[in-house]
Amino acid sequence: KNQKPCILWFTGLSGSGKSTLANALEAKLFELGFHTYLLDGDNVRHGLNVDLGFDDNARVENIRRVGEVAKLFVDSGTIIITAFISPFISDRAQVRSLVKEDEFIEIFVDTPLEVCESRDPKGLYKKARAGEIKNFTGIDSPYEKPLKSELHIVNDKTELNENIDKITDYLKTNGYI
Ligand code: GGZ
Repeated sequence: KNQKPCILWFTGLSGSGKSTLANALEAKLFELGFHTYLLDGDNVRHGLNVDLGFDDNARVENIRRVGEVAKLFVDSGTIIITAFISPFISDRAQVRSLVKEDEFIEIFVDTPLEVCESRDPKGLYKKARAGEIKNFTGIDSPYEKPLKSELHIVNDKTELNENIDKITDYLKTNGYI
């Protein structure tokens, strides 16, 4: 099926719902017959980026490598979906600059810290508050919200399906799928 390759770059706090959205989006695009791939902490931080931790420099390098890999996927004709906190505006801008202007679609998953912290599926916020994890995003490491993103998802009470429809509608309207 005809598709215009691009990077669908999710950004947001831990527990914001990036991975859930990214996985549901990938399933939806697959169902529609498009060719996609998903990069996230699960398949990148355990392999390619196993040498990186969570201080600022490591995050910069994490995002730099993910950006370069995403670019390769665009070259291959794939719709590449990424789900990383990617807390720094400058790193996201750097990835954007690797591809053509309309090939980078930033999707801000704007879930308030309080909501992420109350979900705390892995108990990481609790550990960060207790000082057992250092440099935790939103607690003692910054998250720089996008000033302008192609898509802004408010993910605290909206249904998952509504959000997926919003993204696929954007892709249809703009000729990606
Ligand atoms: C933030 C951390 C940290 C620290 C471990 N800060 O909710 P999760 O568990 O599954 O997703 C988080 C993931 C973040 O990795 P990223 O590669 O997306 O981060 S970045 O883009 O900033 O490089 C969280 C877990 O790793 N995790 N320690 N200190 N998240």
